[in-house]
Amino acid sequence: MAAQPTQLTGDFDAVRRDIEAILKMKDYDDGSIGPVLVRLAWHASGTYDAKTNTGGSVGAGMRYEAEGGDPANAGLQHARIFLEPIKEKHPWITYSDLWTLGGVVAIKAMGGPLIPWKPGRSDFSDDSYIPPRGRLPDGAQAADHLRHVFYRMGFNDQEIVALSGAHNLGRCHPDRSGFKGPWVVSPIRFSNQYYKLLLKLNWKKKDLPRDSADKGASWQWVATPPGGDDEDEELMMLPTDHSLIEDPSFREWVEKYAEDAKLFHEHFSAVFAKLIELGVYRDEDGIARFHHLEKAAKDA
Ligand code: ZEM
Repeated sequence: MAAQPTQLTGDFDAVRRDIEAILKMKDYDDGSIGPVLVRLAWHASGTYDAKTNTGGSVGAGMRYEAEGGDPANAGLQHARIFLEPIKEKHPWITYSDLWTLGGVVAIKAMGGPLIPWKPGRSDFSDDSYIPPRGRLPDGAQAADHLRHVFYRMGFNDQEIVALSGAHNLGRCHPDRSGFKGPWVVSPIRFSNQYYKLLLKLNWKKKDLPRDSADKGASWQWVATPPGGDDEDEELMMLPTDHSLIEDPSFREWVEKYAEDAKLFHEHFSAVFAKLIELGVYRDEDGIARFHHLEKAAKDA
């Protein structure tokens, strides 16, 4: 399989500036496409399986139906379409580099930490190495499921809690996941509110409509925002989010991050950098080709 080669000498700063320039979008969700770009970078990477060395942020498999059409990736076509003009303007950048860089630029622009990012990811030229569906986490589940999924990628409990802090951003869409609403009051501002609200608000279980249940989202946790009333939009937590305060080992980190925003920003930067490197093995020239996937396929 011939791969679309990547390039290491392009003007990545120009790409960063062009991504930054398209983030604000008045009529989209809360006024920014930043959160859905972060989710694209995450879903591009979170298919990694350390044991078989498959999946991860190389390849940009979501361009193919096998991965792009996975119900777990519902809604991410918007993120890919938003980035298309950037790809057209800078055709030398690979989709896999562009999608991971999009997340990094969005996090910074929304007030988050600077995240180390390296180019070099090649794109697949067909769908032979698309990982199987079912590797991304299911929000309807609990702590043991989070451990199963994130340990498979090579993360520990602290890293699971830090990564979950990305739910400071964006919202759930009934037509995408079946869940509904934002986690925090300012969903386009990166902060540690998510942890504070998890600990502070009076969360109650709420049943979701039939359409949502058909997507596997039968209920979620909800609460009135601090100082708010019934007029304000309800805040939400997925069952997996709430499991972070039910499980003692996770809860310890929720408490630390709620108290110490600086520690959260530092840990988030490190863990997001690790996330977008999953499955990326660069040769001496700095280019991540697919030898490891070819080998994994032969070994299987
Ligand atoms: Zn999410 N996530 N995620 N996540 N996520 C959603 C939205 C966003 C889980 C999950 O099921 C969902 C991580 C981890 C986990 C973001 C970033 C990151 C939604 C709503 C669901 C259901 C989708 C919709 O309806 O549009 C689960 C179970 C996770 C396990 C811990 C990690 C890790 C992330 C990045 C580091 C972001 C930014 C969003 C908001 C997207 C948007 O469109 O606003």
